[in-house]
Amino acid sequence: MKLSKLFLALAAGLVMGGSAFAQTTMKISISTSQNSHQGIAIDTFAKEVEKRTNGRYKVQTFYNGALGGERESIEAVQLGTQELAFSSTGPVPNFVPETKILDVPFLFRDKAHARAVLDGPIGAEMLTKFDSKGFKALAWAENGFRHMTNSKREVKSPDDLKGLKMRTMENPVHIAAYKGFGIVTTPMAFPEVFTALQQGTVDGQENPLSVIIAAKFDQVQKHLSLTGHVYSPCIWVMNKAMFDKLSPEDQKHFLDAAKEATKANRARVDEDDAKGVADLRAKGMNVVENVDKAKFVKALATVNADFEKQFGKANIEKIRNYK
Ligand code: EAX
Repeated sequence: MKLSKLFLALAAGLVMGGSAFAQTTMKISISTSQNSHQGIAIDTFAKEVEKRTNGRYKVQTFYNGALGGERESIEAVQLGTQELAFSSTGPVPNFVPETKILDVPFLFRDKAHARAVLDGPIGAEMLTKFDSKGFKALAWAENGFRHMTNSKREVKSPDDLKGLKMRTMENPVHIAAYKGFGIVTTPMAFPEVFTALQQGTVDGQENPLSVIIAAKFDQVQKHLSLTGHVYSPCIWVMNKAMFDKLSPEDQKHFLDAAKEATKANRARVDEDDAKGVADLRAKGMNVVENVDKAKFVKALATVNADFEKQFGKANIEKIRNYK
C-alpha cells in the first residue's frame, strides 16, 4: 500500500515535472562574429526570451554564417527550417520588395533619424509587409552607416571610385546606386567577402565600422573612407506560423525580447562608431575622414530620379522629413 502510493506520487511528479520543464529550442543566426553589434543582439535576445518565458523557450545562437549567409537564413526562416534570423536588409528586398526604399543612399541624416523612422509609424507599417511572405518581423535593429574600404587607393570623391571593383550586398538598390558612383559592382554573400578581398577577386567593399572591425577587414584592406553613403538597418524575422503558434503572452515576450536586444545592438553600434576610426588606424588602416559628400550625393542624381519614380517621391520625402 505504502509502496504503491509512493510509486504513484513519483509517477505524478515525473509527469508534472516533465510538463513544467518542457522546453522548446529555436535557432537564430547572424553572418558576423559573436563579438559584434549583431552578436550582442542575438545573445541578448536569447537571454531575454529564456528569462521572460521562464525557460520554456531556449534560443540557440549561431554566428559567422554557420547556418548560411543572410539570404539563406531568411529563406530558411520563410521555409520554417530555421525559426529566427537577424539580418541586415541587404537581401530582404528579394523577399519583401517594399523594404527597398530603406536602402536608398543618403536617405537618413543620422542614426537618431533612422531609429526614429524605424521605431515610428513608417517602420511599424513596413514590419506588417512581412506577414504575407511567411514572416513575423519582430522589430527593426541596426547595422549602421556604411563606409567604403579598398586595397587600391585613397577615396575622397566618386572620381576615385571609377573602375574600382567592389563587393556589394545582394541588394538591388545598392547595386543601382553604386553603379552611379562609378563602382564596378560585384554582389556577393557576406561569408565570402573576406576571402574575396584577400585574394583580390574584388578591390573593396562597404560596411559599417561595426562590421569592418568584427570581420577584421583591416587585415585585407588598406584604405577606409567615411562615406556614410547609406544607412543599413537590421531586422528580426521569425517564421510566421511558428510565431502564430505561440500564446499571446509568449508572443509579447518574443516582441519585447527583440526590443530589449535592439537597445543592446544600437548601443554597441554607437560604441563602435565612437572608437572605430582610432581602432582601425591603430591596426594600420589609412582613414579618410573628410570625403567630398556633396560630390557623392551629386553622383547619384540620375539614380535618385529613378528611385523617386520607383518608390514615389512623396514616400521618400516622408522618410527624409520625418521628425
Ligand atoms: O549584416 O552583407 C553585409 O555586408 C552586411 O552588412 C553584413 O553581413 C552584416
